[in-house]
Amino acid sequence: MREESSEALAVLAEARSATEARLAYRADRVREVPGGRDGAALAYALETPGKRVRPALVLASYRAAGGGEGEGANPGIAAVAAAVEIVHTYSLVHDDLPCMDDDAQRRGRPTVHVRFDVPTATRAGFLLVPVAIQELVSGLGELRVPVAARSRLAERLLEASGVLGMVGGQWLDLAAEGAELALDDLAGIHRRKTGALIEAACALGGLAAGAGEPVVETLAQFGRDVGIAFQIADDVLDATGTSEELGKTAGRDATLAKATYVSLLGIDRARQEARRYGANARETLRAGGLRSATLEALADYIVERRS
Ligand code: GRG
Repeated sequence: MREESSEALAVLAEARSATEARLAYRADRVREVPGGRDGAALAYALETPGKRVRPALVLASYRAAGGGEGEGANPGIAAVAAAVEIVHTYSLVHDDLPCMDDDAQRRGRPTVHVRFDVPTATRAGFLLVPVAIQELVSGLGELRVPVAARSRLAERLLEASGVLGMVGGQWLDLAAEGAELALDDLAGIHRRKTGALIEAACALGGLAAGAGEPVVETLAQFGRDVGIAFQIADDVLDATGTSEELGKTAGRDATLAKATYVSLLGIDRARQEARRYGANARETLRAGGLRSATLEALADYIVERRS
């Protein structure tokens, strides 16, 4: 198993450094406007360190689709990656609220509502959405993406974030607490709650590179499988990892009586399912004629990761 290959670690490190420069810039802006306690909470959320898997997928998909060739590193793609990460960050801030998963720790730090308070964290989550859009618009300008294509990128990100994607998935996830689910229903929730944004990260990389529909759809299909694999791995880690390793409270799914791949299949079969989705994702790339050692390494990392 190519767990944590140097290829995956290298693109994650590159994505971390490029994205965090953009996040730091946005954190400085929100400290000015809205400033005060809301600005401090927004900056806290933006600057809390994460694995930056979604930015790495944007970057690797951009390159797999031929982006950045012969032009050196275009900082615009880091902004597109940061936009996706900011949407993800908002979802974490809200996911941790008492009315949702009610968690006190995230990314090794107190959650935003614990560090500040619930109303401030609620506002900060919502306020991150326009920050993400501003970042996307900046990136598309820097990349000189043709104007007609910009709306396709925005549409893809917003659809993935909305009721047919992340928000809808979270809705179903909350409604299902304590209920018994069939595996297909659970896969549907995972696909929307977690998978949709990961799929969009891959599609956005392709669209930003100016790729045609077949390449963008190959990347999106890769992202769909990787997205489910990511959430299954998250289910397994929640049941097997420690809070210290995860940077968040371990065992939360069992406490909340959530149906997960682990509760339905057990740990070993859940791991096998994650590997099956990871293998499908790699196969999709090859079948679509996209050779990307980096994307393949990221698929492996996502399945085998330890945090
Ligand atoms: C209004 C119903 C409603 C929802 C708002 C809260 C929300 C939107 C959606 C929840 C989406 C969510 C938190 C899905 C879980 C995804 C997941 C496995 C997150 C962990 O991602 P990592 O491991 O975290 O990449 P880091 O910290 O490394 O970025």
